[in-house]
Amino acid sequence: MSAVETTLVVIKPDAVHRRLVGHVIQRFEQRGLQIRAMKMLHLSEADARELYSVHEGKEFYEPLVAFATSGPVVAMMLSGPHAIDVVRDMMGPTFGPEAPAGSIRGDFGLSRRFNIVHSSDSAESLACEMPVFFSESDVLDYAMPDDAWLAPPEERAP
Ligand code: FUP
Repeated sequence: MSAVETTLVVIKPDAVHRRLVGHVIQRFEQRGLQIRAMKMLHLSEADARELYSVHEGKEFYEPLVAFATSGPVVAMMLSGPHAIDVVRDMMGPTFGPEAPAGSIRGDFGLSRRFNIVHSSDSAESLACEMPVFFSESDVLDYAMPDDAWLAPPEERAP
């Protein structure tokens, strides 16, 4: 049986300014993940500091906060079997030059900081990060007509 999870994805200001939003969303949709919530917003400095609080004090923290607040982002909640790990795998490793071709970071960028996309790396980080963008009531519950063709019923059990 497959664990259906929901995860947070944030398309970063570099991708928004490079008109890559549609390409990134398309990858997740094509894989079979379901968009449960989505919004465009400009992160406040306080929210960016909160989102990256595990990195506070590191030498890249201040430039990272400046980048994250430099323009709009697109935040989404995505659901699917093992969504947290599946999305991390689709994004690829943190730094563009190290990300393999075929991953989002490997196909769209070469930077260490401007790396297109963020997603929660565990259920624990999701619990901290989701409230920066969404409340539980923002996450919509709706049926997808193609579910029957994405996986057999026993793999789609919650
Ligand atoms: P990831 O979970 O892959 O986004 O990576 P991290 O949580 O380790 O890092 C968060 C962000 O900090 C990355 F998106 C890029 C940035 N970063 C740097 O700019 N320099 C570093 O040495 C490490 C991370």
